[in-house]
Amino acid sequence: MAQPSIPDKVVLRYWSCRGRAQALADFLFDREVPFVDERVTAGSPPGVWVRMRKDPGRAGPFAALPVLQWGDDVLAETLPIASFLNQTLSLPSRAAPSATARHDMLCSAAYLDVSRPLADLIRSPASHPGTSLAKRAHFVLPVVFQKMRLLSLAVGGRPDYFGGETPAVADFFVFEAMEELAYLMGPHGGLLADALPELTEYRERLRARPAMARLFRDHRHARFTGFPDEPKSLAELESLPWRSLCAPVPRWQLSEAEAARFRAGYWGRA
Ligand SMILES: N[C@@H](CCC(=O)N[C@@H](CS)C(=O)NCC(=O)O)C(=O)O
Repeated sequence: MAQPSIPDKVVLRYWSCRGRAQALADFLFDREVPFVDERVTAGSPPGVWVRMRKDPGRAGPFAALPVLQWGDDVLAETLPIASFLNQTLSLPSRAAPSATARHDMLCSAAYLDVSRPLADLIRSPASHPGTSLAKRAHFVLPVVFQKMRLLSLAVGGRPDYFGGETPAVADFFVFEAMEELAYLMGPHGGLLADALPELTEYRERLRARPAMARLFRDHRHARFTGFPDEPKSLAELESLPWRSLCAPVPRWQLSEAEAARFRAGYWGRA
């Protein structure tokens, strides 16, 4: 693969939390791409975002973050940014369109079906006032765990990463989904080792990569969302029966043979 050319100016702009952008930032750190990890703090100093959102050169065409400035290009929307980084920095220039799609499939499942529902759950006291967070969690979490089990069949249990020897952007979307689950589970996070053993090992392997270990040691954001009452939501989630929420519901249980078909199917050989 030809060395990709990286422009002098690369900026990933997002809010001061992991939110939608952390997988993108992790990938850039892991690849040691020189970039500015620019974080905007809502309301401080006052008016910064109010001004920035009127500038498509900084806030993108839809006045929302994340935005990736790649030289003179201003790219917006988390999933297309992920796809762009994969095509620019990971894939060989003549990769089959299906190779691009298979990468984007993983990002989409981890981001839209795990990370977004988890963020929405944390924010639900604001978005659904009057409904119980625990009740929503009982609805959301079994579906999330089921998707994680299928993600595990797609990428877990291999000696390498989805991207091969070097993780691709999609690896960091799955990784961040695991980080978020562990964050929401708090003191119950140890249950992940039984619920998702292959992804637990994969998470540990990714965390131990030198750039990731440095990032965790120095300045990876702990906050998941920008919701001011996130700590309150986390405290409420602590009393959930996590052991039963992690367990597969009977109708989703897969036999060894069925699991093997999912494993092969991800790679287009089902
Ligand atoms: N569809 C976009 C959504 C981006 C988005 O809504 N970002 C929020 C923060 S998580 C934002 O910047 N909102 C602008 C605002 O609050 O004014 C994506 O997936 O990246």
